[in-house]
Amino acid sequence: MNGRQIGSHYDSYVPWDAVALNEGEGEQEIVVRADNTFGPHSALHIPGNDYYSYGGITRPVEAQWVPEVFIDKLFATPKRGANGWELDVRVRLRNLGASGANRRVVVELEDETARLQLGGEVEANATAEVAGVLTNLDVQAWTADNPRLYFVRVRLFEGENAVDDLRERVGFRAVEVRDAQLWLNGEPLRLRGYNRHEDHPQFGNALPPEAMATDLEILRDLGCNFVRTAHYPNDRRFLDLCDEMGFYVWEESHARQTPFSHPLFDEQITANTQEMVEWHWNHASIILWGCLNECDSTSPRGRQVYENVLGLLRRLDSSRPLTFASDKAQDDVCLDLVDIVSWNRYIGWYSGEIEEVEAYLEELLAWLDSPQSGGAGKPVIMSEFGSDGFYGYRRAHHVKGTEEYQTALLDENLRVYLNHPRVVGAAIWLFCDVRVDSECFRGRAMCMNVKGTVDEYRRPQRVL
Ligand code: ADA
Repeated sequence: MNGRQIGSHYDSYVPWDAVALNEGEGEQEIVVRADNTFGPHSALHIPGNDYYSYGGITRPVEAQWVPEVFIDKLFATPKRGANGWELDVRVRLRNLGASGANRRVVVELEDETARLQLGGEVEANATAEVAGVLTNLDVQAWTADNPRLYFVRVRLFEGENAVDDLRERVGFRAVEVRDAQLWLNGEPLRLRGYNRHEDHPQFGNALPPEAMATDLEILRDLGCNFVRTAHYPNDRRFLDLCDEMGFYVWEESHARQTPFSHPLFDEQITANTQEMVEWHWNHASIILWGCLNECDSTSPRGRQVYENVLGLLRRLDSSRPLTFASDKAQDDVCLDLVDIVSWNRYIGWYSGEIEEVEAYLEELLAWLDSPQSGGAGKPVIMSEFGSDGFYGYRRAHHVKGTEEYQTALLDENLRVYLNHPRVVGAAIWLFCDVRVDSECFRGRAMCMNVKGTVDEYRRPQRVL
């Protein structure tokens, strides 16, 4: 700002803010610089990964003028109380000033007479939280079939003057795991959908909302209710669309087969996970938190990292179940740490035959329900399965890479996974073909991951 650095942030997928005291009247210049280089400064964006780390400013930038003491965040958590829906509200206030301040806060739910008056002291140059509960709310529950959202408005008063406000949208829904099932608002829930990268040949990963909505309309036309944000927190506008259009979202912090050896890994994955939860808290569509896709969940060091990240998620948000997508099968030593066990299995692609999908699932489930797995009695999500399918590659002999082979493989996987009583969710890998890092796997033809069932231009393939 005006040539003076007022903030910096690592990782391109999570929101962040830089706050500065106003420097008087007249024009102020704020410059944002983005750097997508790999190097010793980066433990999460790493070369050779199976997605592309785009440069540039790929998320919205906004400037806000706030008073010295302002509303930093609202955490609104719906709960099913004895007398109907309740809303836990926690308001974080931030004081930039050099002296403490006492402030009054009013929280209101739109369409409702429900309001809450809170207040408290905020120390100089610090934050403080005030909390309360809105009770006996006569509201409609949020589900994918009825994605009813409500605005919650927080106002901050100095005396009788409202000096700051914040409006967020919430959906009244409660997610829980019990009896080896996933429940939403007391009803069994089954998830069917896709893994989706933020990627587009015209926009990189800076998709405009219209392009995001197009992707969700394709998913809805396919009868999907579920999206996994592989493998990083997504653009809040995409999550807004999922809230509005009615999709269940598994959002995960930024990691894919990421080594834990980098000296900055613990610091960067902790910040990324905390920022994901705090900035995306109020999205009704997010029903699951995930992390550490196909990382080391088999060694003592690896278990320590899974304990740290899943422990952080648990401490930050006890209202959402936790999981991670594993490709370690019976070698996993971290399944006791999650509520839902999620497996990435490419039977018929990287190993085995299409016809072995069902037998392999039964073998895994038998192990899972044995005492040594740590996951006995837990519900399962088949979080990744799929096959390359090059758009337009059509052959009578159905070799791998043809649209025909992709069709046969997905047909069998979906026949098994969508009908098995222990499998509460299935996510096809991958929604659309995406660009990958040029050093990836070396075998990624065209530097693309082509397991999409639409190509990168969203042209449907035979399997659809
Ligand atoms: C893994 C990984 C995905 C992708 C997929 C594939 O399961 O989680 O990011 O790389 O394999 O296409 O091989």
